[in-house]
Amino acid sequence: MLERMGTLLEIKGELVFKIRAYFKAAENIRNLTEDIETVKKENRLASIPGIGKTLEEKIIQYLDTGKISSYQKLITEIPETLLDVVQIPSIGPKKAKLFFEELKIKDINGLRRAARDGKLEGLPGIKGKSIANILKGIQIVREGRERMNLGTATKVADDFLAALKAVPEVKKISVAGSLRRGQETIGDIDILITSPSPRKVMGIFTGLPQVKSVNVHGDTKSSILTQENVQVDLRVVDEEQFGAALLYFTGSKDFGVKLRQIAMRKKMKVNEYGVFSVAGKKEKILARKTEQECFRVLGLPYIPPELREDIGESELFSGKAVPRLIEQKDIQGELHVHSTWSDGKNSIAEMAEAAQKRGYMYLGVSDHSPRLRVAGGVAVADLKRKKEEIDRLNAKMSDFRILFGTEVEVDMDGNLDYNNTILSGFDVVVAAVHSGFEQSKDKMTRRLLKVCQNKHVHILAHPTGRHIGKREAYDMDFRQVCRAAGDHNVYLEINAFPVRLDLNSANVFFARQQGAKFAVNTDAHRVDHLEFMKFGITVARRGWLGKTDVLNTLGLPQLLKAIKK
Ligand code: DGT
Ligand code: CA
Ligand code: CA
Repeated sequence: MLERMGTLLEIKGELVFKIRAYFKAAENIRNLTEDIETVKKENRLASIPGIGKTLEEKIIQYLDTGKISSYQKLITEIPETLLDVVQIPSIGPKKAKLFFEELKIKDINGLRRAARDGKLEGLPGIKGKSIANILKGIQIVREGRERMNLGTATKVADDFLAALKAVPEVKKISVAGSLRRGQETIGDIDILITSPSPRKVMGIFTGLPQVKSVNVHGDTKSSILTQENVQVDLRVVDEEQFGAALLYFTGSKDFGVKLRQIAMRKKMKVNEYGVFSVAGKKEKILARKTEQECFRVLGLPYIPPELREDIGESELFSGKAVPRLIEQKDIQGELHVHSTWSDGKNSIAEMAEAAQKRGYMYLGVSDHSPRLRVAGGVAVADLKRKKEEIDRLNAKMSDFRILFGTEVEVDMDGNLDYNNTILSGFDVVVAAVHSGFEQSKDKMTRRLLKVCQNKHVHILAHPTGRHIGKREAYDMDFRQVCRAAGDHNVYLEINAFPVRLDLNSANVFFARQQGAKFAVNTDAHRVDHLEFMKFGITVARRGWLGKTDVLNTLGLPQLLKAIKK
């Protein structure tokens, strides 16, 4: 709420220090390690940095009534829907203010109409290209809104799975659909269960507190919307047919079509109830209880859900064994996390402890370099102290090693933010592009090639720069980048942060064919982000990677040897 207020004040054109106060307060609240209700109850709100008397009153009002009166007043002047408008890449509060004041544009639809009708032309700072960018931005935001990222979907699904598992009448349970396949964005969540009393379970499901509205309420299928407008479909199927139903409702639709074609060729039929032989006069059931049996009678190896798409399908259906895909347990550590030395929220010691708890053998603490000011990059003068801190911590540990890393900024021409002497002092160098996304394909490609050719670089972070719901991949010749990375022993990152998932699975599949190798990193900014590794593994699996394709499946000595140039 405070952030929304800050943004609206920014659109209104308030004084900078006033706006900043809201953002700062919002950030400090977000970083609280305890429940704000507790802080309020104990009368300690004013002890949170950046929260004075006025903000304290607003927060109390919000916690008590769910509303802030000054906010309510503000949105009568500055429409709340302008908050959607500033979500569009290339549009900040200044442009939103301009559009609102000059053209009465209040929301995304109004903006799109104005852009299409040529009304934006001639406004200060608006060129033909910026209008095209605005329209593209609107499209990206729309898509981001219709489909949630894998992280959000996983959280919602886990919540429902836990609630349903607690119901004694729920026997077998599994997610299905795009979530089970691990797609990077998810339309709706599908859950499949078996139960002796479907009616009762459906009643419990539709009555859960997370449910805002019920769209379908039946004995075999119900569909609800959560408070956050996420659709969850629950299906109850027969215990005997669970495997066939799971296979059917996991999809993808294209994969299902392919399976039915294969069945037909073998005089069989496959649907949500089972695999049947249709050779004789009468249909005969061949398999239905488990997915494994269904695949087997169709003459296919077990195909993991992540591969049930249209990539690599000719190989899948050739009858050959499916390669063993990488698994979470193969991961021995990771090489791209942040600490309080830059914009992370936990100390190196805390990050290392969390990594050890996950069973890792090493952790590369790769804080930002100074050029990325918004992230408080580590100044050259401070690197020595950071290194000493790491050495001190390492001296106290056996079987675990903190690697002295950096996520070094790549400038517009492909040069790095630290000089060669400094770069050679790191155990692991992760190079990253955070600026100049609009560069031409040629320029961006040359920039990335230069990074790959740099003898100090070990990993290219989030190689395409996309940000789900915010920004598309930048334009570049990906084939050339993959080849250069392969040639110069630079590992391409699969960044597991849910809004990134960069590389994506199609990139991974392609890059591997070009001879690239990979590192799966979470880009964690706090200890709980280390959990995101599972999403990176999903992307890797969907891109057909095995253990040997991924750098951080190696033990420490092997890893250090592998990255050596
Ligand atoms: P989403 O929700 O857009 O991220 O994608 P999915 O794949 O989860 O699609 P959804 O929720 O519409 O359906 C779940 C699965 O059910 C889908 O992957 C395959 C199966 N399915 C749904 N509708 C059809 C259909 O009309 N034909 C076939 N063959 N399968 C379907
Ligand atoms: Ca779905
Ligand atoms: Ca669905």
